[in-house]
Amino acid sequence: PAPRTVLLTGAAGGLGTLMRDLLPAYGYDLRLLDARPVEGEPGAITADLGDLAALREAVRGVDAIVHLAGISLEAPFEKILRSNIEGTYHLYEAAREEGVGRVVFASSNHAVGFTPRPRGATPLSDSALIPIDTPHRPDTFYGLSKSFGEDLAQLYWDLHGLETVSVRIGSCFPEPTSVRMLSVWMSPEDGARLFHAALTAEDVGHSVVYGSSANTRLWWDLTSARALGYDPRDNSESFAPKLLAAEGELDDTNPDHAHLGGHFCTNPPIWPF
Ligand code: NAI
Ligand code: 15L
Repeated sequence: PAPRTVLLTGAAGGLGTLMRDLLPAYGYDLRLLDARPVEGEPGAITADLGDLAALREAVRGVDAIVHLAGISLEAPFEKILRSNIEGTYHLYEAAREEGVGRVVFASSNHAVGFTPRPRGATPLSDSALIPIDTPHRPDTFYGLSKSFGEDLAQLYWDLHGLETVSVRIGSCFPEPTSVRMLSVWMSPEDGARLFHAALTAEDVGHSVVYGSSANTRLWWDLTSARALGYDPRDNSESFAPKLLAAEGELDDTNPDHAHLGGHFCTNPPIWPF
């Protein structure tokens, strides 16, 4: 049966806030969790991913988990270790102990951020797109934690039969704000479509997919996402004239533009907390 009750971790964050608005239209009953209080949601669970007992209680009785909680930028290794590596492990342990069947894991393009940016005329030919089985090449400790999360998901599928869809999200914000984002942008509405597909597709085992809209300037292969039933409707190209006028085309001599992960490879934004 299709999942109905879904735990959304990271519900106070940017993506969590967008998904709190968009996912209920697909028929989900969301249970919310974050280390911070979730504004306007007095019923949300305030708990840290370090608290295994709280996580066990939070996952009890849910059909699936959309796991967005964690440090979403670069940080000292010890902080990444606590929130993203140990925290994700705790969540999987809680899910296993409570018999939850599926997790949708917010992985990131930064798990493969040091992959060279594909070059060629727009749109790229299918053979030039970055395949989903490209080796992990994290660009930061943050990206490393997402590589770990994908491997953890694979282990819990192989060992325990707990399913995961790992979504290597590009940039999911209301609008793309740079020329790079024209290639990796996922509109919030397409994000909800992809999470819904990941929650409802049958027999996903551990599937890894890229998360973006159907952008004209796409860098990666969306085949594995489409195989879940994902049918993106949006395309960043309508934002291209404004962004290109401000920044120009990507520059082959600029190190910030050399890799999939963009400036995360050179000067990553640092988690402020
Ligand atoms: P965000 O930083 O706005 O939200 C993350 C949330 O996780 C915050 O509300 C924070 O309080 C919570 N959190 C952090 N550490 C926690 C802990 N130890 N225990 C409990 N909660 C904790 O990030 P955003 O943009 O909403 O991203 C959500 C997820 O999606 C993150 O895992 C991020 O890595 C991933 N992602 C997001 C992308 C995007 O474009 N927004 C792109 C790629 C991946
Ligand atoms: C991410 O993984 C970050 O969480 C998000 O804030 C964006 O920076 C995104 O990648 C990106 O690559 O644009």
